[in-house]
Amino acid sequence: MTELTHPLATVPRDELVARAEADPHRPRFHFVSPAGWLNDPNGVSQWNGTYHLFYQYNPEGAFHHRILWGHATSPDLVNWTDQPVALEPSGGPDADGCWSGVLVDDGGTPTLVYSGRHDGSELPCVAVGTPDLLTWTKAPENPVIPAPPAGVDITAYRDHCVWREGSRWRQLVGSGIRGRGGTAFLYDSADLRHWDYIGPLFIGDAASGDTAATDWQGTMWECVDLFRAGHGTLGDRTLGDQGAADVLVFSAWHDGDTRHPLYWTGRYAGDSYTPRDLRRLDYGGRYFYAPQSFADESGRRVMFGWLQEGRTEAAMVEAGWSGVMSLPRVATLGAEADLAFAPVPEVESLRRDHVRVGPRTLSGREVLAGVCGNQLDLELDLELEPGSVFRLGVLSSGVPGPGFAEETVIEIGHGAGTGGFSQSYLRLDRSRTSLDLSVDADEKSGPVDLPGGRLHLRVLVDRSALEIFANGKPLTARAYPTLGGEAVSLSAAGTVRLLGLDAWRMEGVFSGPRPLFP
Ligand code: DQQ
Repeated sequence: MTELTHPLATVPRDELVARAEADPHRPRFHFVSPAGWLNDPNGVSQWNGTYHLFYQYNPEGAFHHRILWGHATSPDLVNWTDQPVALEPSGGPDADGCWSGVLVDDGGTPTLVYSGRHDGSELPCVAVGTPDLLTWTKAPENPVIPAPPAGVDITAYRDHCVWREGSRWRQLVGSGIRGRGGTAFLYDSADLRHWDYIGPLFIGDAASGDTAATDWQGTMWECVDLFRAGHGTLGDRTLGDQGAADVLVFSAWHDGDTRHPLYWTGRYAGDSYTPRDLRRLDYGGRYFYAPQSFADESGRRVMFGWLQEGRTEAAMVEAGWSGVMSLPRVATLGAEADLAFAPVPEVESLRRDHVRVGPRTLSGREVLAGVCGNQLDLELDLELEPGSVFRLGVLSSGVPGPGFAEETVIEIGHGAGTGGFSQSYLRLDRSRTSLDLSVDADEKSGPVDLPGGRLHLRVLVDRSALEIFANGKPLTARAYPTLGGEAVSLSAAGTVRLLGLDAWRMEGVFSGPRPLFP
């Protein structure tokens, strides 16, 4: 066992797993690392039928330092088997960490392209895998790009999106140009080892909008992910615009601050990208950060994101673990050339003890009899009259009425003026989520379309992890109640018809402690 090297490594390594397992806030049906720190999803893929999830991992403790690539595999995107650590720092270009990257199929050879960290900056590196994807050998050519583009004053340079276009490889590296905005530098290669720099794919505008806004572009784009949504494949120039969009996902970063994931829709052709619209990827902002997606063997676009914690650094370290992987979600192209999301249907295999409520017209506030828990899947269909507001309370403690002490409230308002918004909205109110004043309680919100007042609401509660989908718009966040409340409540202001509510308790996916180094 290596020595503890970091000032935050105050919990002995052999205690981390037990601490993590004992924490009531630790999710049970989301993927989490065995203990210690987890951040970005990496190398997400399906290879010969098996799903692979690699992730940024620090088994030394619940803090970001000297990052390795953890690895887990799954037959169904739900049940995960831990695999040996895939990459760890060695001397040279990744001596200080193996940061985020992707997996590609190089003519049958699994190949990772990742950011090697050394001396405070990152450079692109490559590693080649055995056919089972369990053993990785770093390329002798590392770093495969020796430096960021010359003569450009960059804010940072890391993270990769790599795809095949005809007989060539193309790569984007996330970056930012000082004084201008975030960007992704485009490269071209025949062999993944030698790369020609083409130029910035497209440069954002950090001066546009308020720097505090939920769609501020940031000064650097982390974890860029370019893909074709709808029909066709990336780089296919023969298609018109109908039913397809090239989506450029990035995580807006500024000066060490992980802000939020955004995406452009537009058209990638030749060596450039013509943006059309900029949109928020998840209304939870930093709680669904650094997403990465892949097309699985059935052609679905499946995306994972990192649910950051909302508690203090000291609380994470004490808990012995930090970071949750989102449930895999499928992205589809919506009617407005925007993305709609839903958890992969495979997640439904964890549903137990079905309860159905409704139909009925809601009035006032009621605590649901027969529906409670902190591992839940809730699916609701509602009809809201213009001007009405619907609220769903989860992780709620106490009895109905004003006496309850903690509740996390998901609110949907229909039409201008409701909730103080100019259009129909989804809001997460965490002001009463926790009596612990040290945890984040910021409100999260964003617009939703409610055609004809109809709402399909899906809410997954997994202890501290919350994933909400309102007509396909996701809002992901964390909640740390102190009272262990498990009640679910419904309330309405104005006329709200509950067409039906289906509730299930969700089974956990790991049984018992997992070794830090599988
Ligand atoms: N996390 C990684 C970076 C990436 C950032 C390091 C995003 O590669 O830019 O762990 O969370």
